Amino acid sequence: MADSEPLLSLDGDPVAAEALLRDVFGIVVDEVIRKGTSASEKVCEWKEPEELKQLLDLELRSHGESREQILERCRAVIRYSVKTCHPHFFNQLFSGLDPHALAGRIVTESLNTSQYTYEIAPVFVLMEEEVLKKLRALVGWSSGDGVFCPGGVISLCFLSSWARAKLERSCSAPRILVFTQRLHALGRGAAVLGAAQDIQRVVRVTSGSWGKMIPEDLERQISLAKAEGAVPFLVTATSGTTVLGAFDPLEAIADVCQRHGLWLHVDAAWGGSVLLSQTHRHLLAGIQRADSVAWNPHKLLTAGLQCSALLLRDTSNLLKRCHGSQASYLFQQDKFYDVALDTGDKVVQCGRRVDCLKLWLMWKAQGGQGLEQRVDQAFALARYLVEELKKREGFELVMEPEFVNVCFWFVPPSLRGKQGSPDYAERLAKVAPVLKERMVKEGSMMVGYQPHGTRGNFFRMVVANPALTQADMDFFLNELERLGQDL
Ligand code: ABU
Repeated sequence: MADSEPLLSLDGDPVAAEALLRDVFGIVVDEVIRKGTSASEKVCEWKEPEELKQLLDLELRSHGESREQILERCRAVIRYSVKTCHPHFFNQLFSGLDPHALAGRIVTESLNTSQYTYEIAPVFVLMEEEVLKKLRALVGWSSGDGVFCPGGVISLCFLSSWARAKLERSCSAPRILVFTQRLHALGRGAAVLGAAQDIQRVVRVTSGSWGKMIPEDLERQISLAKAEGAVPFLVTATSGTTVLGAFDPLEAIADVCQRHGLWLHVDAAWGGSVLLSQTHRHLLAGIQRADSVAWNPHKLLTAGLQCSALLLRDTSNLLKRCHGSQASYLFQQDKFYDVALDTGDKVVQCGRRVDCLKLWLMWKAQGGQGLEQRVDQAFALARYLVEELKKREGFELVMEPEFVNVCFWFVPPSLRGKQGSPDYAERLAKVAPVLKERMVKEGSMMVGYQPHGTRGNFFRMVVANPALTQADMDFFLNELERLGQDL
């Protein structure tokens, strides 16, 4: 077929299908992997939404397009997408590219199966169990349950079924309470909980200036709630908070939970990967006392989105008991193999993506030691950045980081030495949004900013990409200075 002819269908034409896919892979390798990870290329190509719509020509029409047009569409999608694997993309808790994990993602996508039954996903059912077993072992459990699910908040929703079951069994109390310091994350989960039973309430537990939950406040809030006749149910602690990268004191929180018979969930979506490091795993001391843990290897381990595990200490098949719909068209009980291998009833949705291969393949390639090194290197580089930042005028740390989130204000020349002036905080808070706009429009780098508690906007630099070097840290500081020199 000539390139200019419409590509109405490749059905029944394996030769043309293969040629197209080879071309697409070529484009991906050139544009996403080679250029997208090159410090000399842009991180993003900013366009206003209306212009971008025109450039992409989004409308879906009745006629098909030629192979060349389709390839050009692939190029355009890549051109205007943010290059999250770029060494100057510091915007999220995920970044960077692990080629083995990407290989796993490509194989997964190509095989296009669902994780719900052994009959259609035999390899992945067995692999998922092995990967979850490994993650549980790092938490400190020799047995348990778990499942890969779409993110840490969804993990919390899964626990809602247990809350409901517990309530039905225990009493007709007016409220089941969840104790957390992370209202934002839990709020969405609680919305699902609340939809199921409008007696759900989330209690905010105070955190100190380091962003860590204060166990004494947790104890106080639980006692208060009990005195009001409510039924405390769940405490969620965090290992690696989103902004400050703080680790809650898990031993002390577990003591409180034990005293009151509460379920302890640890949101280690961000910080869970620190368990791989002999040097730094003390930050999660006590995690083995949790009842459940959420851990996202797509963040610090660079497994690729999404790779988010919910791990349970429970061995009573809680997930299946709470979520199982026993759909007779999928989970026939008279199958010719062990039906316990059909794991689809562990989750609330039906079809489920395969999320284990990218992590498994990366682990096979790197080994636990390689992954440990990756975690240690991120800590070391974050420390380098902190020390360099302290040497420069115009950078003010929010706090000494204990993880790889480096939070700081950039104080532009016009505000230096004005710390005492009444509008200092207000003016300082306006700096980060201006610099963000400038860096995105130039495409030179991306880093996040936010207000936090009583603190005005500050930058949150995330040092997670395993390809980062000290030169990238120097570039980051230089670039902020360059972008903000006239402010
Ligand atoms: N799960 C929230 C992570 C947001 C971020 O990447 O900063």
